[in-house]
Amino acid sequence: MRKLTIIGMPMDLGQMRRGVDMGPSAIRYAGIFERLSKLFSTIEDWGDIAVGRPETIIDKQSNLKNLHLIAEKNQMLAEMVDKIIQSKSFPLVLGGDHSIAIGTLAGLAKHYKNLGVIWYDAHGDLNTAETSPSGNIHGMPLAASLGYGHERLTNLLGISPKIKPEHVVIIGARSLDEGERRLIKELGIKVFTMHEIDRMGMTKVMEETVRYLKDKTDGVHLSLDLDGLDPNDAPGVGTPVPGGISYRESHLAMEMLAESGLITSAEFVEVNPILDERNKTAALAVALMGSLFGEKLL
Ligand code: B3U
Ligand code: MN
Ligand code: MN
Repeated sequence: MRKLTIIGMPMDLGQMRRGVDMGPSAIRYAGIFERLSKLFSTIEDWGDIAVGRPETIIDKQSNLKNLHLIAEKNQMLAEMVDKIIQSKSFPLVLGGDHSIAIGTLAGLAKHYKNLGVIWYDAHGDLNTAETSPSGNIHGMPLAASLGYGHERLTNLLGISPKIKPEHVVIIGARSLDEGERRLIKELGIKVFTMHEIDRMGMTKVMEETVRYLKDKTDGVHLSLDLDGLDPNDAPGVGTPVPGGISYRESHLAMEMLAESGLITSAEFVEVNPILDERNKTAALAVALMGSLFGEKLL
């Protein structure tokens, strides 16, 4: 049986709402250990990376809030993810806001030449300083990993780009900025918006996702932003967008990923317990992990 290593990244510098730094605690409190212990022979918890929370530093020249701290902390995460893979374990990263994907993907890119990425999110996270309406770096990690944006974000561990556009699948998109739309078209990134999910059903969406990534990648990372789900099911997120993926569709998606045997690393991000209803969103994250790692009812 496999080995799993959990690492917490209590990062909230990538956006402006406090509380998402408590995500790793909320997810642990929701019973991640008990839930996953049946599914792995060994689970290690390496604790949280020390992020800290100084006041926001706005770099007026770059339009990138907390740029240097985010780069620095993501460097630490990248090194941890690298170590987890070296120890032959499955890396599971708990966020924190989505800017942490910059570090996760940097650590992974050291090991996978053709890493696939499933970006489960209401947003594209494809902004750069030039296109971002907010200057919030949690709206930029996918762009940075593709090599677009500030050098401090694109060049972590000296690898750039970390991933190729033809190895990315975005699922659940329903809020995109103009520059993100342009980049998606320019790079030909595969996107299943809510329209396609409604139209095709989640079963077909996941079949196509698996088929699309299977033969051309040497590993697939799941980057699951809880705001990809509908805010009725996942209210504890900083930027909820109505009309999202349902609880049931999400479990189905995770179960189909488990069946595919494709996923080699995962992160669950944007859980904000301050905005949540009795830890519902963290509990949902843990339940989805159960499905992702092959939990069966019978
Ligand atoms: N696209 C917007 C909003 C946003 C992105 N990611 C989240 N919100 N969670 C931005 O600020 O880049
Ligand atoms: Mn996101
Ligand atoms: Mn999002």
